Amino acid sequence: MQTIAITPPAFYPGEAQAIAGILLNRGFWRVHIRKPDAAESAIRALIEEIPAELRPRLSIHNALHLAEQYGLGGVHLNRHTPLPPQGWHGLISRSIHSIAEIDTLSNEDYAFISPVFPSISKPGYNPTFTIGQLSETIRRNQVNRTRIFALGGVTPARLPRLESAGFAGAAMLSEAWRPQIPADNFKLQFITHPTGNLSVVDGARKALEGGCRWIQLRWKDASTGQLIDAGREIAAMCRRHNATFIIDDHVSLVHHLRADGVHLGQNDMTVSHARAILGPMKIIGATANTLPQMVQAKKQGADYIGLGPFRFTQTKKNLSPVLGLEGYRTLLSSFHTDTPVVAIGGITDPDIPPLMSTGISGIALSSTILSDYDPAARTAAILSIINN
Ligand code: TZP
Ligand code: MG
Repeated sequence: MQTIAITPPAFYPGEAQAIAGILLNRGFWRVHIRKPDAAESAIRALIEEIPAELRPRLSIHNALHLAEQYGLGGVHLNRHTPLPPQGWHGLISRSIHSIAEIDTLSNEDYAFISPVFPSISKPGYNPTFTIGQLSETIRRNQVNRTRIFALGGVTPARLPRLESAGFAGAAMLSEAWRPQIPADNFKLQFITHPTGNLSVVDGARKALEGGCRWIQLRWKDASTGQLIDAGREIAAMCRRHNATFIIDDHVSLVHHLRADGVHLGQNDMTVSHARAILGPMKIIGATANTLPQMVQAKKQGADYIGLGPFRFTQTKKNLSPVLGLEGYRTLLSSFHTDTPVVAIGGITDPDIPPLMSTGISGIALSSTILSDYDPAARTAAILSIINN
């Protein structure tokens, strides 16, 4: 089963690196550059930033003549662009939207048929055929050798079903570009906070030494300059430890510090707005205190939810109502998605096992770690509670 990632229509910072990353590290066979409203110069600039050795694994949907010029491997055809450039010898793919069109394919190497599931990126765009009908046509089709790829609502979890239906592969838009949240990193998040003894940088260092692999730089009364200085150091430490690095509140610092993402509260920039600025590949976490807030965060494209507070804490001002264990039980049992949830607020060691049993995926801590005389050892001890 081969997978293809189709770019989102809008450009975003770091897109060339994201494309290279998906081809090199995430097992995608090809990337289709689809920028229907873009100026040719912007498409050129994107291609030029992608290493030349990866270009044979790119196909292009508009400005097809760029394919020859940049050594791209394929061109993609549709109703608006029905023919390849003259003399084209590379791969040809096409979009089709009905079973009947399968028999009209001829010189295409592969074709996307869509939508096979209700589309994620185009809500309301639903299949007019079943996978069963398609499967039969694919198996019966002797007319041409075009390989059929599924498109529309494809997620990694649905790939095995598509494979057994006879698809040669599948293409994904939204799902391909979701940031990976490493499940192990997500188990324990350290939230920085300056104390009398430790700066935010030293606190983060101790947590990393203790084995924590997720740091959130949260420093409410810092100036931008202080945040940038601390952020640079923490970002470098996180890279050395393969840890995830998130910044609280400050969307504008994410690219600047090459952080993995941002964490936003109810009074910060909205998740949708941050997504428009950061593009699809950055992690956006959102704070929630109620089920409607959880649902809203998920709908706007949050990658994880920070649910809290568990109990009263002095670390955060203007605290929302405390949830307690019962609050987590109720909220988690009504929130049916795969969006991971992290519990936060006044959590101490004995709270962890019962909290984990409510269905959360991780624990976020600040003072429990920072108030210990040996924060690194305490971090290690907490990790062993979480892992057992
Ligand atoms: N959001 C809800 S509680 C909290 C945040 C950022 C602070 C968590 O810190 P602590 O010290 O673990 O209560
Ligand atoms: Mg905030």
